[in-house]
Amino acid sequence: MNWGQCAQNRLSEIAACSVDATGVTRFPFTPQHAAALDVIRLWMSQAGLQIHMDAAGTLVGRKEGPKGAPSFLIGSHQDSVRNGGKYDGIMGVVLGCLALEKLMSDGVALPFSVEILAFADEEGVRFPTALMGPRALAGTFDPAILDMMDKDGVSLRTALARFGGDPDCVASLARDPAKTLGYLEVHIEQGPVLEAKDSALGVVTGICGIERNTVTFTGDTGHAGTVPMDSRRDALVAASDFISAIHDAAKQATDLRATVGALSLHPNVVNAIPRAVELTLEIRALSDAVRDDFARLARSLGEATSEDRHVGFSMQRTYEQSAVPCNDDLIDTLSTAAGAICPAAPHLPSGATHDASAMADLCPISMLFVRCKDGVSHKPEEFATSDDMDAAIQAIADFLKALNANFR
Ligand code: HGY
Ligand code: MN
Ligand code: MN
Repeated sequence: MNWGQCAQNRLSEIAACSVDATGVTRFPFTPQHAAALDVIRLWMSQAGLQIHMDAAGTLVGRKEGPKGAPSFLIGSHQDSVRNGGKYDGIMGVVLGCLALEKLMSDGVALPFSVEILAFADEEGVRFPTALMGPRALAGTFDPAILDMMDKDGVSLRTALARFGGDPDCVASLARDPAKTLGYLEVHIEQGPVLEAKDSALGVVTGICGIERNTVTFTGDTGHAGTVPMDSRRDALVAASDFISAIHDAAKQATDLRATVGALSLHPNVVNAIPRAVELTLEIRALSDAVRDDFARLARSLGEATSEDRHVGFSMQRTYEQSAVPCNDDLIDTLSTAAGAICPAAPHLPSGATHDASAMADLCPISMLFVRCKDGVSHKPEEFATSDDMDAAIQAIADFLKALNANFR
């Protein structure tokens, strides 16, 4: 069986569960999500798993181990960004199912149970929150997020209930850490390191922390043709000063990324001076202390700009995830498994965040990266080869065989 080719075929199949054909657009609790779960149910049943969808909309496929044995969890997210690629997230579900199928066909019985988890929402694109599924399992779910709305004014609570989840039971999904061996997420690297090292696989050492802020500049509008240039309080000119200053400061920082990814201006018409600009400032760093320092610097840059341009400034943190290390024992076991197939497999940090970031509050976590072409992701050109995915499936199977039921 060419497991890698099977993975490629399945990823092409599920990529069709998308709003349109420009890459993949599959948001949580939508018809595209429902169609994707129907396809994943088929794969889970082919791997001999017991299947159910939990109250948070996570599709769970379970391979029962010996009575009373703990569980090892493998998962990633089914959702995508807008016009994203067909590997980000869903590849971790596909490869997990195929690794279990491979173990089954090799007649291997593991000394613990294994679950494959297809989480509903990791990207946080439809709702201003993310990771409800893994946070529910980790017992860190905040019910307040259920009242958050998407751009059409639909609350997460309503969307989840309409989808067949149960908002009132999400909090009761918390797993017992004593019965959870650990978690593995297999994901495309979404960066250039593995390609540069000519390595199909990489073992992740830790996942960066992330915060998102809403920044607002408020000036004054007026007639574009009559208000003299030296008496304007143009919010967009202030915002552009701020964005350039942030970019230049981030280039000087260590292991840090700062991005202004979304911006809206008012009144947003061709012949009126912009009165207000609202933008998002996302900051990521492997060290939470470095990220906090940069957030303070960003605020001071905003205050300086507002003085300079005679406009108002505000900065409000709307989302935060701490940096999390992967578990050393799992790193060792995964390195041995991956290294046997791919001797060049390096250890590397993850600049992207993942469901594993939240699972770290439940159990030891591990991540296996798969090389992706040109390191690109979050766009239709995202690509991983069948051979690299075949290597990953072999590594997952060997990793599970090497784990013993009481490694913790
Ligand atoms: O933004 C991220 O790092 C992830 O792809 N959601
Ligand atoms: Mn992503
Ligand atoms: Mn992802």
